[in-house]
Amino acid sequence: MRDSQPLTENDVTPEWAYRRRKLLMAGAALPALCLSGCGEAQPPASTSPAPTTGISADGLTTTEVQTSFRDATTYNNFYEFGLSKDDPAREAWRLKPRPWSVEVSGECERIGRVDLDALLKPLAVEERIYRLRCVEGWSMVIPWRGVSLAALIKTLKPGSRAKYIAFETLADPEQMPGLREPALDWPYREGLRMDEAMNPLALLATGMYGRDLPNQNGAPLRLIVPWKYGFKSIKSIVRVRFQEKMPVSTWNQSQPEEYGFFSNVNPDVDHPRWSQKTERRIAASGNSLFADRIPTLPFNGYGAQVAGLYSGMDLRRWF
Ligand SMILES: Nc1nc2c(c(=O)[nH]1)N[C@H]1C(S)=C(S)[C@@H](COP(=O)(O)O)O[C@H]1N2
Ligand SMILES: [Mo]
Repeated sequence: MRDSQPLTENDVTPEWAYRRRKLLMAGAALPALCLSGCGEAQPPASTSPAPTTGISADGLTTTEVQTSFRDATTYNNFYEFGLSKDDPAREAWRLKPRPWSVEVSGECERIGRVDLDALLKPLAVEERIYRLRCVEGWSMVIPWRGVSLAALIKTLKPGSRAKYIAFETLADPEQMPGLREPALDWPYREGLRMDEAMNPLALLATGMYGRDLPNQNGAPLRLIVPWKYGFKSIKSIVRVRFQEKMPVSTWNQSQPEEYGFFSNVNPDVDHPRWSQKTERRIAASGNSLFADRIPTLPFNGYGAQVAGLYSGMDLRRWF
C-alpha cells in the first residue's frame, strides 16, 4: 500500500481506515505492484445530487480549487524513480531534461531524431487547467503549460496508415534508479488511437504552475490525457511512433484484466479489486484520507468534449 504516505501533517490516516485497508489488501491476491494494489478504501457511496464541475465549455480550464504545487510535486507516480509516492521527488534530480531529443518513426513523413526545442519551436504554448484522476482513487487539479498534441502531430505529417500513436519514456539506468527493479517492463510505453490523439484536449506538457516541468512530473515532455486514468499520461517521452496496430501499453501488458488500452475514467466500470465511483481530491483543503471524497465522473468530467470518440463502443468491453 503506497498511498499511506502522509502528504502533510494533516494527512493522518485514522487507525480504523488503516486496518480496513489492510484487510482489503489481504483479501486480494496481492500482486507486487503498487498501481494494482493501491485502490483506496472508500466510505459508502453518497447520495449527493448531480455534481457540477467548474470545467469550462471547451474543457480547457476549470475553476475548481487547484492542488498545491507542493502536493503535485511530492506525491507522484513515476516508477522509474521508485515505487513510493515520495521517491520521484527525492530521486528525479538525476534526470537531465536538456539536451533532449525525440525519435519519430513509423507511418509519417518526418522520421528521425529531432531536438526537443526544434520540435516545439513552431507550436503555440498554452496554459490549461486539468483534472488528473489516478486509477488508484485520488485526483488533482493542475495548471499545465504545453502544446497541443494535435498541433505537434500535424508537423510530423502522419500518413493514412497511422491509426495509432505510441509513446515511450526514457529508460536510462544512470538517471533512473527505479529501473533496477523489474517493477514494469521498461521502457514505460503508452499509446492513443489517432482520433483520441487529435482531440483538442490532448496536451503535451512542458510545464506546470507557470514554470518548467519539475523532473518528477515528467520533464521535459509528458503527455496529459485528462479524460483517461493518470497512467496514460506518460512522462519524459523520448520516442513517438505512428503505427497501424494498437500499441503496447505498459499497464495493459502487465495486467490486462485490470488495465485496458483505452482506460477512460469510468465510475460504472470498477477496477476488479476496488470501486471507481468516487475519488479523493487532493486540493488545498487538508488532504485527509477520506476528506474531499467526490463522485468520479464519466470521462473525468470531459464527456461533453470526448464521449463522441467512443460512440458505438461498449465501454465495459473496451475499458
Ligand atoms: N514514465 C512514466 N509515466 C507515468 C508513470 C510512471 O510510472 N512512469 N505513472 C503514471 C501514473 S500512474 C500517474 S497517476 C501519473 C502521475 O503524474 P504526476 O506525478 O505528474 O501527478 O503519471 C503517469 N505517467
Ligand atoms: Mo496513476
